[in-house]
Amino acid sequence: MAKRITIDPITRIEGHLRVDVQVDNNSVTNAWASCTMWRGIENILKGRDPRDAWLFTQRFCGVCTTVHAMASVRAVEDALKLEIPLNAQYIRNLILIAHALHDHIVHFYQLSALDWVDVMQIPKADPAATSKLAESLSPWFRNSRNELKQAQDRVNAVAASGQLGIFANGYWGHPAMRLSPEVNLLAFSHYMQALEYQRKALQIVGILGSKTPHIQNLTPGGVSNAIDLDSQSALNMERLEMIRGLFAEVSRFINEVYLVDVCAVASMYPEWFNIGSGVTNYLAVPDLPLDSRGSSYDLPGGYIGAGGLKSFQTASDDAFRKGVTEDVTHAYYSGDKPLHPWEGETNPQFTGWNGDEKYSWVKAPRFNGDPAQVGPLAQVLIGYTQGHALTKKYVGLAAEKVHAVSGIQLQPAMLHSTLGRHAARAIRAGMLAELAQKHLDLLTNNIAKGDYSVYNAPVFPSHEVEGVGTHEAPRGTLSHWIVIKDEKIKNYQAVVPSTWNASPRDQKNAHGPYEASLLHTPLARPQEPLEVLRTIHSFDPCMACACHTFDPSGNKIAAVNIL
Ligand code: NFE
Ligand code: MG
Repeated sequence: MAKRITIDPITRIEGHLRVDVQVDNNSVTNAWASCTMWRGIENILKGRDPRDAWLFTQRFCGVCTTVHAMASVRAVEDALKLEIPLNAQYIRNLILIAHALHDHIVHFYQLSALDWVDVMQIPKADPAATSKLAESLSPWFRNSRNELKQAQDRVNAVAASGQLGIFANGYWGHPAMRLSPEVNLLAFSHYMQALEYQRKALQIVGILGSKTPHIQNLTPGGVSNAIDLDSQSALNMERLEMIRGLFAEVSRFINEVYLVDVCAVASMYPEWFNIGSGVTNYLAVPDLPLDSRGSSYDLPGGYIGAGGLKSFQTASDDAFRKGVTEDVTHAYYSGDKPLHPWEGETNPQFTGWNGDEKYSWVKAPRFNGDPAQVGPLAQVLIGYTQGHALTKKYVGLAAEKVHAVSGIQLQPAMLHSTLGRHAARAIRAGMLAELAQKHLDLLTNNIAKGDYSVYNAPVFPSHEVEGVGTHEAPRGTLSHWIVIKDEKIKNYQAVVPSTWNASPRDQKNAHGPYEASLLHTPLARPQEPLEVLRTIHSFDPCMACACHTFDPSGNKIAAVNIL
C-alpha cells in the first residue's frame, strides 16, 4: 500500500528543506522537494548602486558567502565590459579555491558521512587493527593507534554519558549501515581531523579577504588588497608563504584522507553506484580565469543534454546566457510563464504546501527548457567528456583507489548516482588543491615582475546595460544577472546551484534533480528513511542560497517595502 513520508526539516544542510516521498512496496514512486523559507534579497537590491550589490548578495547564505560576492562583482564587470588586473584575478581565484576546499571537506565529513558511518559501532572497534587497515589505504601521518584510540575514547565518553548531543538523531543500527567497526572508527577519526583542515582552508580566505565569512576585499573592477612585499600591513611575502603552507596542508588532507575515505566507503556500498541518478542533463560554466578579460580558464564548462556535449568557451558564452529561464508554476511566486533572468520577477504568492499546485519557495530554473543537474558531478562529467587533462587525472586516481580497495572497475556511467556525486566532489577537491599551487605561483610570479596593480575603475554608460556573473560554486553553477540603468540596479536575479538541484516541477511537470534522483530508491525501513537522506545529502543542499523573512509557522510573510 502506498504511504506518504514527509521529512521536515532535512537536517545537516544549510537552511530549510522539506522532502515528501510516496513509497510503494519499499520503493520511492513519487517525490516533492520543498524549500520552506524565503529571503527576497533580489528585491532589496533594486534601485541600489551596482557597486554595493556584492555586499548584499553575500548575505544570501551563511555557507557560501564569498561565492555570491564574486558572482555579483563579475555581473557588474560583464555589464560594463570591465577588465580586471591579473593580480585581482589570481587573488579571487585563490579565495574561491580555498573556500571550495573548506566547503567540500565539511560536506563529506560533517554533513554526509554519518549517513554511511554508524558512530554507535565505534566502541566495538580495535584501534590497532584500524591503524593497520588505515596504513594499507594511505600514507596519512595521523592514522596511528594512539590517535585512533583517542577518537574512540571520545565516542565512548559520549555514549556512556547517555547524552548523545549532535549524535542523538542518527539512524544507528539501521540495516542499510554496513561498515565494520574499524572502518567506522577510521572515518570518525577523520571526521574530527576534518574540522582542523577545513579551518586551515578558511584561514586562507580570511588572509586574502580580510575576514570570513563575508570577505571585505572585493569591488567591481578588482580587489582592494594592497600588494607590498616589504610592508607589514599589506599582502607581503610572509603572508603569501603562509598561504602556501596552509594550501599544502589542506591539499595533503584532501589527497591522503578525503579522496581515500570516499573511495573506501563507496567500495563498501557498491549498489549506490546504481541508485540516485535522476536528471542526467548536466550544466557547468568555465571558471578560474587566467587572463584579465576572462577569455581562457583552468576549468572547463558546458552542457550535456539529449544532444550530447556542448562546450562553453567563456563564462558568459551566449550558449549559456540565452539558455537560462526560471519557471514558477509550482513555486510560491506569481507569474504565468518562464522568464529569462534579466526579465525575471520575484513576487511572493504563498499558498501553503500543495503537491499538485505550488509547494516550494525555490523557483524552477531550466536550461533550454529542461531541468539540469549542477555540482561537482556535472563539472567532472563535462570536463571528462571534453578530455580535460586535470579532470581525467583525478578521475583516474579515484578509479584506481576504488579498484585497489574493492576490485570494482569504476566506469564513467557509474558516476550518474548518489555515490557518483560524492566521488565527483572528492575528485573536484583534488583538482582544486592542485590548481591552488598553480594560481599562487601565477600571483607571485606576476608580482615579481613588478606588477602591483589590483583595480580598474568602473565607468557607467548612460544607456541601459545587462550583465551576467558566474562561478562554479561548491554546489555548482551560480549565476547573478543584473540590469543597470542610470547607475542604479534596475533588475537583479540570482540563479543558484541549489535552485537548479532543489527545483520543484515546472509547467511541463518535469521533476527537478532532487526529486528525480529519489525515484526508485529502495527503503529498507520506510519509517527510518535513511536512503532518502543519503541521496539528498549527496547534492549538498543549501536552501538559504536557493530561495535567497523566514516563517516557521507557515503563515503569511510580512510585506517588504523597497526603499
Ligand atoms: Ni548557500 Fe551555494 C554553493 C551558492 S547554493 S551554499 O555552493 O551559490 O547551492
Ligand atoms: Mg533567485
